[in-house]
Amino acid sequence: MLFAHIADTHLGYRQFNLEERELDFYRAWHEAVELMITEGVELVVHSGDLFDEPRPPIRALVEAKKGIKRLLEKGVRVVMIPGNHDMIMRRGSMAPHAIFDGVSVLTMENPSVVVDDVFIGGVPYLPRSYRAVLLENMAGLEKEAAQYKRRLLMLHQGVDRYLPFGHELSAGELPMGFDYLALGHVHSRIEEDVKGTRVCYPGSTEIWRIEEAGDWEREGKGFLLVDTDDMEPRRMSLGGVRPFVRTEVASEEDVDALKKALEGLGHKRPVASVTIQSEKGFSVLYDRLKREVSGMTLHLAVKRGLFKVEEARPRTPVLDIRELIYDAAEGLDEAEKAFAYDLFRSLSRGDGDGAVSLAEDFYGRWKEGALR
Ligand SMILES: [Mn+2]
Repeated sequence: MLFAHIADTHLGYRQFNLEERELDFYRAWHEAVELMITEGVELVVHSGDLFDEPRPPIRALVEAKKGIKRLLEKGVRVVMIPGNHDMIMRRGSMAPHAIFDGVSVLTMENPSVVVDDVFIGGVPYLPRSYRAVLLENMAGLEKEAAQYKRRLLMLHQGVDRYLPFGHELSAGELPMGFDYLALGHVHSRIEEDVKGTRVCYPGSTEIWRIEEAGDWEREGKGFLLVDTDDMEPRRMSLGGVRPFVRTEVASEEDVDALKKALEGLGHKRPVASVTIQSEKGFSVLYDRLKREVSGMTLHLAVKRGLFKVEEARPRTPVLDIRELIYDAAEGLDEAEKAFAYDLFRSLSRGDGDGAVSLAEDFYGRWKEGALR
């Protein structure tokens, strides 16, 4: 059976608060869906972050529905798990995926489905403080999968090997009782063979953060096409991703060269991020960028580079918030430290709901004595 593995479509995301960027994410989704249909897939697994937020704009719901309808009409089975962006960590809350008829949404209550003879397990995103639950659920699914010949596991988590900061799992904890781990969360494209188990992130379908432009330049954006016979992932790349240009300018010639490069990009106005690496010429270069380059782009971000300072100043070490919190919580156990850190992270994002849920859940588990 041929299936498509996609993730991190982030429908509804409006980068730079531009409608064009919101539309770009919808366009990528529809291009992916059409490509899946052309390739004749029988199954689509979406490994989380279908939407950019748990309460997506109506437009995002409509666009998601259109794509899903296209797939279902062609007889394609659709299986999804919620990611960290499209779910709320609160008991009884539902991910927006629940409104689509005909889609199998894997949840803690319904963690698996069998399509043909393929077992598909899935765990919705769980923060680090729920690691014990995550590991327990993965182990349960691994047991259940053992009697099947073809076994898939869908997760929306970071693995240390691919996400050194902010991961929930280490590579050694990945369950090897599956043929294919259909992962989401990491936005770059990763396909690995770990002792016969395929470990794959299809990456995001658009450039969600400027930092992702490098991976897009090297690897493109898209999804994976996999035959269950050999579980070999094949990259499908999207043609319509809006170009991102990141560059530095230090002279007027550099600005001229940038203009030439932008002209050569073709139909779609790019997003550009330009760092000015000249202290003396800063204002001249800045004016030229704003006057001559800005109009050639959809969005132009101009940054001031770090100029060499005459006097060498001693470097202060970079603050590692996680380390600071863990140090401050010395003497507490791992789950408690992780809770403190997760709480800090959701509060610093302004996610009050998330913080309340974390606290409620933590208290619940503490009361049940399930923490250690
Ligand atoms: Mn994501």
